[in-house]
Amino acid sequence: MRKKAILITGASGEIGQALVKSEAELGEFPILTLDIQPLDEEVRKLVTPIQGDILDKALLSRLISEYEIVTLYHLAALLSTRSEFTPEAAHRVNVEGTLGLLQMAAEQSEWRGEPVKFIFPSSIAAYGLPDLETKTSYARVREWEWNYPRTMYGCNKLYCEQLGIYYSKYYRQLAADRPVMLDFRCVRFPGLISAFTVPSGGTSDYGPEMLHAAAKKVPYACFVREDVRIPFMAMPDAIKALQHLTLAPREALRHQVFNVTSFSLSAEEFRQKVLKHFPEAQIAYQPDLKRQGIVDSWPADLDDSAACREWGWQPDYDVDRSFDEYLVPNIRQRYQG
Ligand code: AKB
Repeated sequence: MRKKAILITGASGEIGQALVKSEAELGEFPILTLDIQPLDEEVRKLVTPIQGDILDKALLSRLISEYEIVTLYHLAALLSTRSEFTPEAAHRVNVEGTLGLLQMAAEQSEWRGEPVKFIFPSSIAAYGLPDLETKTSYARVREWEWNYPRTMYGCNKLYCEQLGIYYSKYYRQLAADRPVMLDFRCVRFPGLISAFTVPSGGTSDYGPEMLHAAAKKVPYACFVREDVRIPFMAMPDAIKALQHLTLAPREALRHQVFNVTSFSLSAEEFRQKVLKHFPEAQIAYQPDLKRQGIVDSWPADLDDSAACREWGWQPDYDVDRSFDEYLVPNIRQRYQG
């Protein structure tokens, strides 16, 4: 008999580390992780770690010969800034990697006669607003609006959302028997901020970087203008969103791709929040026009009403609670401890 398990790809990343800890606390199923990077000891001891490449087909076959995957959280990806330096490699990891895992989950769904839940984090990078005037007038963007990404990462995310929908609704649509198909669910995240990890390779990183630099007492040069505005979310809410969407009854879901958000801040408002807690912080502006152009194309805020309606989405951390109760106390402890 194969063992039932949850599979988390990209477990060494920011979302991955937080998700592993939370899933381990729930303890419903054993957790398998698949990541090309080694895991931190703290995470490693909670899981069965497999160090390897999501593009390695032989590895995926071995994995499903031993385990029955019940839920797959596919977090592995190259983020937006990193992907611009190596767009073809990003396409391989972000698209071909996702395709291989969708195929694996489709096969697993047939074998077990029950859909594998395939949970996919997408991003505000799936949007692309043409100019600042449009960005100002379309403040809370809905899922189907402005799907014109300007980055390889954004293109990859948007396309993989469609691939996920295809595999869950139309896969083998001409076959004599309709296969048991996977259950694809996706959230589009804003910029995420964790107290325990520092992001790398993203373009929303200026927010968390400001905060971690202030706590470390090192000067920071913010790479976007002070008026640049995007939505953000504290990591516990990101984990809550993934887990609540996973648990939602399928009949309640009319959509498969959902915006989720918590609060929207300009870079200067973010800086002021940081200064309130770290008045000595040295945060200057040194815009990188190219990276700033990417952030300018992302929405100032997201409309998450479909998520609220269909699966009761509600963030626990508004901006003040995020800073006062989660980010600042934990970050202080991290750098002072
Ligand atoms: C990035 O900046 O690439 C990510 C994202 C917004 O998805 N943090």
